[in-house]
Formats: sequence, C-alpha cells, structure tokens
Amino acid sequence: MVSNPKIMTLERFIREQEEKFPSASGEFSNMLFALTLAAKLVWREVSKAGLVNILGTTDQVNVSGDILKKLDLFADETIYKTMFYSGNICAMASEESNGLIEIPKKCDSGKYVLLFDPLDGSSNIDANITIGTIFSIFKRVTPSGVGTLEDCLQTGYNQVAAGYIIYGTSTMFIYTTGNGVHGFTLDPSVGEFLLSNENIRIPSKGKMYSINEGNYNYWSPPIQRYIKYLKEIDNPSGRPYSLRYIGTMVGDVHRTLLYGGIFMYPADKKNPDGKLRLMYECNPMAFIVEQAGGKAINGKQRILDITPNSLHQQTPIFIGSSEDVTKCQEFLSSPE
Ligand code: AHM
Ligand code: MG
Repeated sequence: MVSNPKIMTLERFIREQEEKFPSASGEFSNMLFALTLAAKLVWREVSKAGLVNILGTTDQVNVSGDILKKLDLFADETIYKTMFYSGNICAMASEESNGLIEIPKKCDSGKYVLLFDPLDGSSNIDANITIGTIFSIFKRVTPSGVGTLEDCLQTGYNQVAAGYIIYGTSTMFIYTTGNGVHGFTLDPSVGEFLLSNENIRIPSKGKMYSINEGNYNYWSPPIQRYIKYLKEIDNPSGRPYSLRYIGTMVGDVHRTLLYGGIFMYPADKKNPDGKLRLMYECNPMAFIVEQAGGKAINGKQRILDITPNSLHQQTPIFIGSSEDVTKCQEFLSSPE
C-alpha cells in the first residue's frame, strides 16, 4: 500500500517554495541547500560515534581523524566550513564560539546571518541518546561588507528561517521559512532527506510535560505550583500529565511539537536567567513552534519579542501547545 502520495526531496521542496517568489535570487535556497549538506556531514560522524572504541582511529580502518575530536567541535567546524563557502552569509555565530566567527574576506558579501547550536544535548552523546543541531537565519541589517554584531543581535520575530536536525532513531530536518513547518526524514541509503511531515501542526493541548524536575527545590513557588497542578488527578481534563525529559532540547521540543504538551526550562536559583540560549536555541524553536500553531514565552513576554543584548544571552522558556503555555502563564503571573 502506498502511504505517501509523493516522494519529494528536501531540495526539490526548497526549489518549489522558491518558485512561489518570482523575484527570488536563489541565494536563500542555496543557503538552505548548504545547510542540508552540513546536516548530512554531521549525521555521518554522529552515527559513527559509538564505533570509535570498536574500530580504533587509524587510517587502516578508515575512521577519519575528525572523529577523535569532540563531536560538538566537529559539528561546529563542519557547519562553518560548509556555510561560509555558500557565499550567502555575511556573519555567523555559534554556541561554541565566543564572538562572531571570522569569515574569509572573499566570502563575506552575503545577505544572510546564521546563528547555530552545532550539537545540542552533547552530554547525551556517549549514551547514544538523541542529539541535534539548531539554526536560526536573519537577513542582514547593515548594507554591505562583513556582517557585524548588529546583524546578529536581531529580535526573534525578524527570523527569515529556523530549523533543527534531530539525530534520533531516524535523522530528520525540520524547518520553517514562515510558511508552516515541514519535516524531512533522511533515507541513508540514498543520502536524501525526503518529505515525511508536511505542514506540522502542534496539538492545541497535550498530555506530557518536560522539565528537569531535579531542580524543583530551586524553582520559584509559581513554577512549583504549576508542576504540582499537572500531576493532580483530574481525569476529565486529561491530568495527570506524563513526564518526559531527554535533556536534549531538540528531542524534547520535537516530541512536544508532534504530540503536544509543554517543554520548560525556567529560571532557578542556580540559573537566575534560565539556562538555554536565546539566539541559538530559544528563538529558532519559538519560531518553529509558533509557526506550527503553538506558543513560546519566557514567563513575561513572547520569546520572539525579546530584544537581545548579547550573543550568549540566556532566557527562561516555556514552549509548546497553546493551551498548555497559556495555563502555565496563568500560574507564572500569580503572586509568589
Ligand atoms: P548544550 O547545547 O550545551 O548541549 O546544552 C543545552 C541542553 C539542552 O539541550 C537541554 O534542554 C538542557 O541543556 C538540559 O539541561 P539540564 O541538564 O540542566 O536539564
Ligand atoms: Mg544546546
């Protein structure tokens, strides 16, 4: 039985989207193509991670020296090398870099800015647990030349594209350019991402919550009350919720996107500004989830409305199904 009426590669999908904009120069699509290549290169190394101890690391067994490096550094370098040569980017910053990544002179005239978390959830690598890559793209605001901090530090609602690659039981590329959220699954036998989840819509309410509950005693009373509320027995409204927590934002948000519910990383006594990074993690995930019909807030405002002041700025985040995030906001707004 044929379950999917069409077989569509990610590249063809990107081209078809571009054709809807007759004035498009193709630069934006080229940049997305470069990202799909980076995703495949990172996937190739990630999928070999567990073999290092079995196969050794010599030339004879054909395991590249790169795998000796920490995978997150490998991912960082691979994305950087793939992307600056695409020629469409004037500035780049990564969770692994201190400031802007230097782009060679001849490659700096692009229209776009790329911010990325090369390997999210890297503490999970050694246990073979889902990890991911997150990216966020803005149009430059400076007129020409090498991009600056001003090009990078834009408010999330200005993003022109955002996405993530999840290296899980399958590898998937999920992205939005502001026209819905689309998901592609890698068929490793042909090396192509194939359309598997067109126009993803997040359920308006879920049955799962996702948070590092080990931090319970560090939270403010409103968060503690909200989590207690989710666990109360009240069957007509679907409670108690089930707890799911991977400790990789990409995995936890991906599940939330597909099944509904809420993912949270609040501020706590150890992390008074929250733990997750606005520019590399929260903005792109907020754009995706909003595009799928969900919500993302920091407890006081929409994530996409936060004015950034530094590349590595952290923020609390509550993201997921609109009814769940709205309910959470009610608790957060209640007096301590
Ligand atoms: P990383 O990008 O350095 O891997 O760290 C971010 C990760 C997120 O993926 C995840 O949601 C969070 O840190 C887990 O933190 P904790 O271990 O405090 O629960
Ligand atoms: Mg991360």
